[in-house]
Amino acid sequence: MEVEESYIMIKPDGVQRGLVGEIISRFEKKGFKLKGLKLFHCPKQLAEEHYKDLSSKPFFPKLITYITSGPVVCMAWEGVGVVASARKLIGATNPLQAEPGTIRGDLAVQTGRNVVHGSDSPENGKREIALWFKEGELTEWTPVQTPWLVE
Ligand code: DAT
Ligand code: MG
Repeated sequence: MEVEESYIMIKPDGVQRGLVGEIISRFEKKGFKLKGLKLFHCPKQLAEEHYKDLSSKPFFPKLITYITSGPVVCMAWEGVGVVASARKLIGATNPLQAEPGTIRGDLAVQTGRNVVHGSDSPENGKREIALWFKEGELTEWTPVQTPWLVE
């Protein structure tokens, strides 16, 4: 498997409910590498661009209102297979169908308040990180734990 990047975002409900540390720690403990992190109140235009594939859905206006309703935590995570693995850690879109042990399965009850976003493909991981982070906001570094995580 390839080293990939995933854009993970704690949505406004996750921030307002005090779940930031809990959610970040799940990706940290798994062993992925954090490359970018910021608290950010996103403008409508950015939310619309991020979710442009869903623009024809009836729930789109509500989705944009929700995502722009308060600050979000933007993160760039790197690792081998991080995109699919992060989606598993996050769980199904509808939190009532998400398995216990997943973020949505443990921490949320409604699709419209599902606390976290994760990129659905390596291509979208790159696209979304480029969309949400400016030049200079990402950091290249080598965690000391790397040799204890990968052979
Ligand atoms: P995911 O966030 O699991 O990748 P998605 O990309 O299909 O799911 O949709 C993006 C977000 O849009 C999702 O997290 C919540 C919202 N959404 C999706 N389907 C919805 C629906 N049927 N009703 C209300 N909101 C929905
Ligand atoms: Mg999606």
